[in-house]
Amino acid sequence: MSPSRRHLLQSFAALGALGSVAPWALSAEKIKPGHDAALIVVDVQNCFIEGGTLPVAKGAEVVPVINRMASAFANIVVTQDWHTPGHASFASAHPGKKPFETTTMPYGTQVLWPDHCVQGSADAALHPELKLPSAQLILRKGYHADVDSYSAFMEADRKTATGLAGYLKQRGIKTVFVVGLATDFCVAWTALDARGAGFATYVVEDACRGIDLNGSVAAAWKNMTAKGVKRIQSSDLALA
Ligand code: VGL
Ligand code: ZN
Repeated sequence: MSPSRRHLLQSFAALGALGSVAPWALSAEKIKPGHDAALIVVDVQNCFIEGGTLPVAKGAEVVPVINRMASAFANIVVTQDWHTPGHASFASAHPGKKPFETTTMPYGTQVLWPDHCVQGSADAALHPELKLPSAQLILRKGYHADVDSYSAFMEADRKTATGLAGYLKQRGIKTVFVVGLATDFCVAWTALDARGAGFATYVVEDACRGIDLNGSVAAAWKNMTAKGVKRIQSSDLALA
């Protein structure tokens, strides 16, 4: 055996002895989003960040991660939760109900939220540190007064399309990477609908934060994984 080959084998043996080295760390293969991939940045709005009306714990931490990812994508779509005043998803619209309780709507069970992301308010604006100058589409959702829309593809009645699947398909997009807020609601529903619409779908975990009502983050990951959504970290991507 050549000395160099022996050295290589010894190095691998040493890595193996560490035990904690994940198999993928040995292969430098990173995921490189192609021209047929889009980054979908979900609801990185003031309302979902500390100081907003429905703050997600550590929500601000996703901003630098998403900003760093952006240069790797030829296609970027940004979404905004965009509710009417008095929207049906607000607890305040249901006498006797408090935020985070549920009610039954014609389309099923609805979690009731504090008033949030009201159309045109500063609370509904994108977070000021989000820097996505190359984003091509800002898609608003949840604007029908009687229907919520966690998903960027389909409203909660599961009938009304937002048009996003058609937009992406007409632009030749085959793969989507979903990031933003909140992991267990708008990110998960968007990723599940993307998969259902036939897109290869990744969720980048460290570019998301969850609300976590009664274990909803774990349930969301379980559901997404079962449906073929791939769970990755931003370090799995080839970033400049
Ligand atoms: C969201 C709750 C209510 C979200 C939106 O963006 O995940 N969650 N509205
Ligand atoms: Zn909402």
